[in-house]
Parts: sequence; C-alpha cells; structure tokens
Amino acid sequence: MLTLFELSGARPEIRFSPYVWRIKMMLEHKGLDYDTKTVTFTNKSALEGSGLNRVPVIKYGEKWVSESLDIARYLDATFPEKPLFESPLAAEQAVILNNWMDQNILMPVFMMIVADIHDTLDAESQVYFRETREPRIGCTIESTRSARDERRESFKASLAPIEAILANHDYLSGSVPAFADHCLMGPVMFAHIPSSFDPFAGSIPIQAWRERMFDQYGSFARKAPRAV
Ligand SMILES: N[C@@H](CCC(=O)N[C@@H](CS)C(=O)NCC(=O)O)C(=O)O
Repeated sequence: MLTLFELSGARPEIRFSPYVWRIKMMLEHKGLDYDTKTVTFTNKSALEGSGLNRVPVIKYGEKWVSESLDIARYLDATFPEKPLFESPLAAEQAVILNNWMDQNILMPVFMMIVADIHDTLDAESQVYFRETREPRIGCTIESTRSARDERRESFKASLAPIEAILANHDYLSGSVPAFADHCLMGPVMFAHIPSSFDPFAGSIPIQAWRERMFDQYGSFARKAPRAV
C-alpha cells in the first residue's frame, strides 16, 4: 500500500497543501490505491524516521519520496500505466513548468488567501505559521486581506499563458488532463479549500477548466471538504 502524508488544519479533514493536491490528483489520475496520514505544522510525528519535514511525502514499501516533482516522476517510473508525462524527456523538462507555476501562480494565490489558511489552523500551528510566513510575505497576515482585490486584478496578466492554451484545448495537456493540469490544480485547491475568495474569478477559461477538473476522477476534487 502507498501512503501519502499531508498537512491538515485544526479540522483533520481540511487538507489544503498545494503541493499535496498535485500529488493527490496524480494518484487519482493513475487510479492507485493509497491511504493518507496527516501532519500539522507543529506535529509531524507521522513522518518520524523519514528525516523529512515538508509534505507531500509518499511511502511505498520501505521507500520514502519527497518533493512533489520527484514524486510525480517516481509515480510514472513505478506505475507506468496512465502516464503523467509523455516521455522521460518531458518528465525532465517539467521542472520549467513546475517553477513557472510556483512563481507566477502559486505565490500570488498564496498572497491572496494566506489569512484564510491561517484561520483554518490549530492555535499552535497558527503561531508557527505567523512566525515563519510573515517574514516571507513582508507584512502581517491580516493586512493581506485588504490588498487582495488589487492583487487579483494584477494577477490576471499571469494567467494569460494558461488561457492561451485553453483557447485551443480542454486541458493544459491536450484532450485529457496530465501533469500540467495537476500542477495547476495545486494552487487552485490551495484557494478553494480554505477560502471563499476566488483568485481565478477574473478568468472565464480557467474557471471552465476548473469545472472540468472538478469533474475528473469521480468528482474527487469537488467532493473535498472545505473550511468555508
Ligand atoms: N518544493 C516542495 C515544497 C513542499 C512544501 O513547501 N510543503 C509545505 C506545505 S505546502 C510544508 O510541508 N511546510 C511545512 C512547514 O512549513 O513546516 C514540493 O514541491 O513538494
């Protein structure tokens, strides 16, 4: 059995990590059986023995694998049916897409919903989250709320390369979803689970794509418990 380790909020069913969501969508895409174990920001005892402290992590047999892109590559190498990448070369080149998504989509989304993430956490994790995230964002978590409409407006420009693909295809990977789609589902679910604020409200093509992704794999993402 494969085990996926993921972060939860104060309510254990609230699972918001964008990197974990990428892997969850990939596991569903492959139709693999897996169970999940949760950690919180301040209690990572489930990962004991792995030497790891950031999720996603998977354990398959005695093997631990971390880093979402490495996990994606590992899944294709270990379970070649229903590939995420068209070829080994595509799996190598995915680093560019991965980094582009993190910088241009995930970071802006984070800035828009960070206060809602904070609100889903248990009290101890909230303290840790504030101490570690406020230096990164350069302001208080609360002050991000008043800036988010403006941020969403400027975020529209970052979405143009994605919208250009969706003008001709149902999915970023063509006629069926694959790695690129799962990669974008990370930030999408990162906002959808804890927040009623929609960073993608300005993009009709991405909202339509999101509905299609919500319908995939027995409506897996649509059925995920939300904090709102
Ligand atoms: N580059 C890593 C990033 C993983 C990551 O940053 N995970 C965050 C959750 S979204 C985490 O586990 N943070 C734990 C902490 O901050 O203590 C990947 O792609 O898997």
